[in-house]
Amino acid sequence: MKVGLITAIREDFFNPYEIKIKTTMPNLALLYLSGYLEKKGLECEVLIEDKFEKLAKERPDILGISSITENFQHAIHLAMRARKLWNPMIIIGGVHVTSLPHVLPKVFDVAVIGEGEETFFELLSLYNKHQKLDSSWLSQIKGITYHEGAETVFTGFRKGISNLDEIPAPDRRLFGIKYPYTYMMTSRGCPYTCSFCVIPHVSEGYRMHSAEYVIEEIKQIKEVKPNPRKVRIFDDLYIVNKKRTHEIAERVHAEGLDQEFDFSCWVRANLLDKEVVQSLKKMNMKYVEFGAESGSSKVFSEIKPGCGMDDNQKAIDILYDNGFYTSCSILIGHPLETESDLIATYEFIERNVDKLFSVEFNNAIPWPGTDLWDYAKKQGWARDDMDFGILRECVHFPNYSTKKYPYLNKNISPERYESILTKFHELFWKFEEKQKEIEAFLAW
Ligand code: B12
Ligand code: SF4
Repeated sequence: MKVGLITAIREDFFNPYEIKIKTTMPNLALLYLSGYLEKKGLECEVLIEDKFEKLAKERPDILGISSITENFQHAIHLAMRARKLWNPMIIIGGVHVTSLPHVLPKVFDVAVIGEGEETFFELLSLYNKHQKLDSSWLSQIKGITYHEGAETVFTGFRKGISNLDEIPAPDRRLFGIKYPYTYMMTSRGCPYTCSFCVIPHVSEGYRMHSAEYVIEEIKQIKEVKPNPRKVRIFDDLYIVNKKRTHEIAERVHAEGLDQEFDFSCWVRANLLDKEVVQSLKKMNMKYVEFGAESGSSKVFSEIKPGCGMDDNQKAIDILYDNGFYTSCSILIGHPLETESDLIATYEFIERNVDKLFSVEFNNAIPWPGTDLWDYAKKQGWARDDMDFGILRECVHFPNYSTKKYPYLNKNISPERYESILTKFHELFWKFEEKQKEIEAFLAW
């Protein structure tokens, strides 16, 4: 059995940002899946490709596509091409289908909902045995959605693998890394429930790899050619467990890995204290990001429970004082926001321009599964079977316009919002310039 795996990122590089993703940050999900199949000893040949044409030549029996909401429309497009060309069994997985488990476009045979390793293994084992996937067998597998006549059947959520260390670390050599950096995941999920975020809806509880596993993975990264020098720890929230944070830092330092790499990670302002900061420094964590979201305490406390505005300022100060490159992400256009809230956010960023390395500006996009999604549905802006391409175009901050994309705020007229947005655009470009300069210096 041949299994082809691909991520639904466009090949025409319409968006210059995408060429960067494809060449610098290949999707680890595919490596986790193939590593797990190998560990389980499943008889199959797995081909991981980022060019659809190459996969099409190989005509794999199973085509597995990984997609998030932003590129779901492209996943449909790839599946339609595969149907026409060689008609494989087409399995879709990733955050998008997990957020909408009851929805499955006809072009896909099966969606894997949530964590994919065990479910994919079970599906492929069945296929290997019977050379097809019949609905009577599919109904036995937890964590999938499939078609039965005109019906769409969801078999229910599967419990996540409790000991994450059972999953082999991704073998990055399969991607042929072209740039001297990579990303890694040392945990899955997040214990918090910020209202705009999909993570609490798509992960099976917070679980983490042991410090030993993390250190072994970093050592494996050392062996990848060309040697990555920078590792982005892309956990949704890296510092949840302070004991593990300290343990990893101690071991990275003791093994000299802090001399080989510099690291980056995502934190949460309320979890950052002196000890954590010292640990991060010890392991050569250079670049630290966190969601500051808003300069208005009213909006902030609604969307980010457990964290206060003063935590944000303290986090920026302590990170700056300790020499970190700090990045904040902010969210604008939330339905709760009034003009003064929006201006408070602008002023908050402006006050901190010198202390911040970068700011990730995010338009309030109604990702399926979140409160914003429910709200956008009620307003008629979103539907489960909508063309998700529209969300894809507006994720890049400067592309956003209230005329073309979902605008969820009723407190500020679209015209007024657009005019305030121009001020945010100025900030955006200011940070782009600043970042370019520092990135060139750091060779990020
Ligand atoms: C690393 C990362 C990136 C990297 C690149 C990732 C890549 N090359 O695909 C960068 C920084 C470039 C990036 C960019 C963006 N990202 Co991003 N990213 C992540 C992050 C932090 C980790 C992804 C990962 O590796 N996870 C680990 C694996 C193991 O989990 P997984 O992907 O869910 O895969 C499992 C299952 O879903 C399933 N599965 C997945 N695919 C498949 C396929 C098959 C066939 C099967 C059977 C199963 C299966 O099995 C896997 C193993 O269990 C996630 C958050 C997260 N925790 O996942 C956000 C996340 C995916 N990104 C997100 C967003 C919004 C973006 C951007 C749009 C941001 C922006 N404003 O531009 C862009 C779009 C880029 C693009 N076109 O893909 C959102 C997606 C929300 C949504 N509903 O779609 C997430 C969830 C973050 C969040 N908190 O909201 N991202
Ligand atoms: S925004 Fe960050 S802290 Fe909040 S739920 Fe999502 S991953 Fe967790």
